[in-house]
This record gives sequence, C-alpha cells and structure tokens, in this order.
Amino acid sequence: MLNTMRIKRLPPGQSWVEEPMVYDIGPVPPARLEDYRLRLSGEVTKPIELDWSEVQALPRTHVRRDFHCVTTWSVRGIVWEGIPTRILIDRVSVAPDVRWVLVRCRDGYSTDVPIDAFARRDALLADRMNGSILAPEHGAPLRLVVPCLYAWKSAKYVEELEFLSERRPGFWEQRGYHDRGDPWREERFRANPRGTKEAGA
Ligand SMILES: Nc1nc2c(c(=O)[nH]1)N[C@H]1C(S)=C(S)[C@@H](COP(=O)(O)O)O[C@H]1N2
Ligand SMILES: [Mo]
Repeated sequence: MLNTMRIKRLPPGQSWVEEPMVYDIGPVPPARLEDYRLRLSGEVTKPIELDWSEVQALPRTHVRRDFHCVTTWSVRGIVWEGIPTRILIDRVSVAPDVRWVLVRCRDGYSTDVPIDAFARRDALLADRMNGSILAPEHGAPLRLVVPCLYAWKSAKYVEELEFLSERRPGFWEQRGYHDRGDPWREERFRANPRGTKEAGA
C-alpha cells in the first residue's frame, strides 16, 4: 500500500549519478566580479543593468532540487542559493504579453525559457551551490537554475535576460532541442521528442 503511494522521483529515461557532469559548449569564461554586469532587457518598462554589488543586495532564496540533463543523467537534491527570478521580473516590470526569456551567457551560449517556468518560485539566479560559492565551471559568478526543465535551460555565466513576446531559439533549441524541455514529459527534441538522436546538450 505504502509503496503504491510513493511519488516517482526519477523522470522517464533518466538514471541517477552522484555529481553533475560539467557540460560546456566552449572554454569556461573567467568570472571577474569587478566588471560583472547583469542586463535585464526586452519588453520591460524599466530595463536595468546591475553590477555585482547591486546583484548581492537583492533579496535571496534557496532551494533543494534534482537536476536532470537531457543526456539522461540526473543528480539528486542540489542546494542552490541566489536571487529568485520573480524579484527580477518585478524589478523591471515585465510586459503582460511576454512569453519567453532569452538568456545570454558570456561563453556565447544562450537558451530560451518559457516565462511560466522562469517565473516559478523554485527558479533562481544562483551564486552558491551545495553551500559553496559557485565553482567557475558550474557557471560563476551567476547561473540560472530552472529545476522543472532539463538542465540545458539552466544557463551558466549569465549576462543578460531578454524578455520577449515572440520566441527566439537559443543555442540547443536552434539545433533541434525542445522549446520547453520538461523532463517529466520527456521533451528532449522538437521533432520526435523521445528520439534516440545522439544528445549533445
Ligand atoms: N553558459 C552555458 N550554460 C550551460 C551550458 C553551456 O554550455 N554554457 N550547458 C548546459 C547543459 S547542457 C547542462 S547539462 C548544464 C550542466 O551544468 P553543470 O556544468 O553545472 O553541471 O549546464 C547548462 N548551461
Ligand atoms: Mo545537458
């Protein structure tokens, strides 16, 4: 009885691993806090640019969430700390017809995230992971974490959040990966979502 009531924790097609594997499209860009800027742009009333001290002054949160990469590994219970995405949405007054957030990163990576997933209470811009300052290869100084989607949407080395009413596909989305990427629906690829095409993301 108890067993049948257990909530399934691992999304379909995934396997547990102990540590997240570092996945990067290129070399890890250096994190220089003195010239760090976070830009919030697009369809907003008040576009802003924040330096590192302004980022640090924002309200903070922490979450513990599983992390699912589309290449089929999942890591249990990573603790992320940082700024809730909702704070940033309020700060710039995002227009009501915004549907997507295009995230741009210092390594040239980008990803587009549906606004409902981006705005969830467990989504954040993290500067700490499992109790320590984010390691360079995990996205320092600041990475997006959207735990309800595959990990390719959790962009590292974030520089800009552009709020859009019309979708603009990011790096992996231009290469056939799913617009949304919900691991529970196995939204891996746009065509043939559960396909066996070799996963790069
Ligand atoms: N800027 C940037 N962010 C990125 C990537 C990348 O190549 N560049 N790779 C993505 C992919 S495919 C995954 S699985 C996760 C991996 O996070 P990790 O390297 O911290 O384990 O980062 C995502 N964010
Ligand atoms: Mo990934």
